[in-house]
Order: sequence, then C-alpha cells, then structure tokens
Amino acid sequence: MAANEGVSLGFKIYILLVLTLNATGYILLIRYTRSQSGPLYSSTTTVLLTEISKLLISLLLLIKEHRSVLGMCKDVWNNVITNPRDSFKMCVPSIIYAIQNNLAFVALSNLDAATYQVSYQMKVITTAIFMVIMLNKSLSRTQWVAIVLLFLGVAMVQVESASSNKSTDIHYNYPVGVVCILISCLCSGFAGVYFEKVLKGTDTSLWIRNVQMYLFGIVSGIVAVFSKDGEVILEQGFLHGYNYLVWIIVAMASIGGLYTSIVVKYTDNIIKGFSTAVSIILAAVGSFLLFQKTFGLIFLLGTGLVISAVYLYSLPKPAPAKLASQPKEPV
Ligand code: NCC
Repeated sequence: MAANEGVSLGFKIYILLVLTLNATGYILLIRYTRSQSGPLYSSTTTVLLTEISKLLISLLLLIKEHRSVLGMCKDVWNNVITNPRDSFKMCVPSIIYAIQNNLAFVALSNLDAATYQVSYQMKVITTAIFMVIMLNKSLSRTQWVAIVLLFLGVAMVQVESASSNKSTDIHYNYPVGVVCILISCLCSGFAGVYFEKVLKGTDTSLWIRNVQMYLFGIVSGIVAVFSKDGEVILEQGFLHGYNYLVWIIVAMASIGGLYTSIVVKYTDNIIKGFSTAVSIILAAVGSFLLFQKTFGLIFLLGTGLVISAVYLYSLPKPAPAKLASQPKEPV
C-alpha cells in the first residue's frame, strides 16, 4: 500500500478545510444560479467542462512531477494508453460520479440549499456501509453510534437554520429533490470507496488515476450533454445561459474534485464525510453570528451531538478479545 505516505497533521487539516469551504460555497452557488430568472445554462455542459478542466490540471501536475512534458507523456502512455485493463478500473467510478454530479444540479433546482445539505449528510452512513463491505474496514459499535449521532446533529442544526430562513419559493419539488439526494448518497459512498480501494491497493500514482478517471468522465459527460440537452445546445449553443457565476461553479467543482482525491489519498472517505458535516455547523454558527441571531435549544443540542460524534469516532478502538485457549501473559 503505497498510497498513504505520512504527511503532517497541519497539511491534513488544510486540505480538509479547503474541501469543506469549497463544497459549501459550491452548493450555495448552484442553488443561487438555478433559482435566478433569465436563460438557464445546461448543467450537463458545466459537468463536462469540469471534467476537462480537472484532466488538464492533472496533466499539468504530472508535468511538474516529471519536470518535463516528455516525462508526463511517457507516464500517460505507459500507464493509461497502453494499459487499458488498468485504466478501465476507473471507468466505474467515473460513470457513477457523472450521474451524481448531474443529479446535484437537479436536486438543487428543486430544493433549498439547507435541506439539500442536511439530507446529503446521509452519505456518511452509506459510505461507512460501503467501507465495511468493500474495504473490510471494521468499525466499532461506538463509531457506528458516532456516525448516526453526526447525522442527527447536523439535521437538528439545519432544521433550526432553515426555519429561520423560510423561503416562499414556489418552484420547489421536494419528492424529486429527495430522490436525487438518496441516489447521490449511494453514488458518493460507492464511488468514493471504490476510488479509495483502487488508489490505495496499487502503486499507480494519484495523478495517473485521476487522468484515467477524467478521460472516462469526459466520455460520460459528452453522452450526458447530448442525451439530455442535445436539442437546446444545437439551437442555442453550448454555452447558452453562461455568466461569470457559472464559470466560478466550474472552477469550484474542479477544485472540489481534485481536493477530494487528495483528501481520500491522505485520510479516508469517512473522515471526509465528518469534515464536511462539521463545516455545516461552522457555516451555521457563522451566519448566526453575522446576522446577530441567538442560538435556539435545538441548535445547541445538535451542535453538542456533532461534537460528541467527532469525539466518539476518534476514540481508539477496543483491542480484540484474546482467545480463551491462549496462555496468559505473565503480570
Ligand atoms: O459528494 P462527494 O464529495 O463525495 O463527491 C465527490 C466529488 O469529487 C469528484 N472526484 C472524486 C474523486 C476524484 N479522484 N476526482 C474527483 O474529481 C467527483 O466527481 C465528485 O464531484 C462531500 O464529501 O460532501 C463532497 O461533496 C462534493 C459536492 O459538494 C457534492 O457532491 C454536492 O453535490 C464536493 N464537491 C465540490 O465541492 C465541487 C466535494 O469536494 C466533497
């Protein structure tokens, strides 16, 4: 397992911080742009442009790693182009992520950002289940309790934030939004754990794995563009409805995706889930302070649950019980 070489705690905190802040901004921006009047951009084109941008950035990082364009070309040739068997391993998560990334736009066109964020935290539970099934990771009973407490805590905090920000938006379609979120939670859990298993189970570098994944992501993206928005794109052009905010969404989606891969390399998918959940609390505290509101009881209880969950999850696991037949160690 070559993938998880030691990095400092400071670096881990930095990547988790970038990931969570970026994800919060990304969700708010999608919701904002999807609820504005005027010509609406095709979300499938945004997802496709993101895959292209992540591929280009990964290639640039490979050039930096090899200190030459030729070195990057050789690496890609040997490990991607002439190694299709290995490259195809990344086909599965790239298709699942393509579905998930497109569903986020559908969900956020039909739900408010707070409801989206809280329901999406169910992904911590789906991720834990996939980690146990696919990575044989064992979680103690305390850690399972922590995961459920985390979800309940975030839900309570969001319930209070949402009720103080009531909206009269008539365009909501909750059933559609919630079904999209449920599917997204399964996609995020499965694709995240699959990516972690392949990345940490082989010596292939992170950036080569990403190049493999984004190449398939571009193919899935093109299929999505033409199957969903082909007609409108032929009539109004690929970039219809784009403004600077949509370009910021593409940039944030690229940063978020690349940081996701770095976070999974140096920590794991459950820690990623915990950190995004904690960011929701921080965002809520920030907005309460900014708008000078007082914290209600439900908010405080929810925050307490999240803090307890983080503490419980980080407790060392109890050592496995010794077999009865083993001789006792001398005291
Ligand atoms: O849902 P989530 O992540 O698990 O989705 C992972 C995102 O990272 C991209 N990815 C993954 C692996 C890899 N090697 N390269 C990648 O580019 C996938 O394409 C997918 O977009 C989270 O844990 O909450 C997180 O949430 C997303 C996003 O907020 C939600 O999916 C909303 O729909 C964050 N993405 C962004 O902020 C852009 C992610 O950073 C964290």
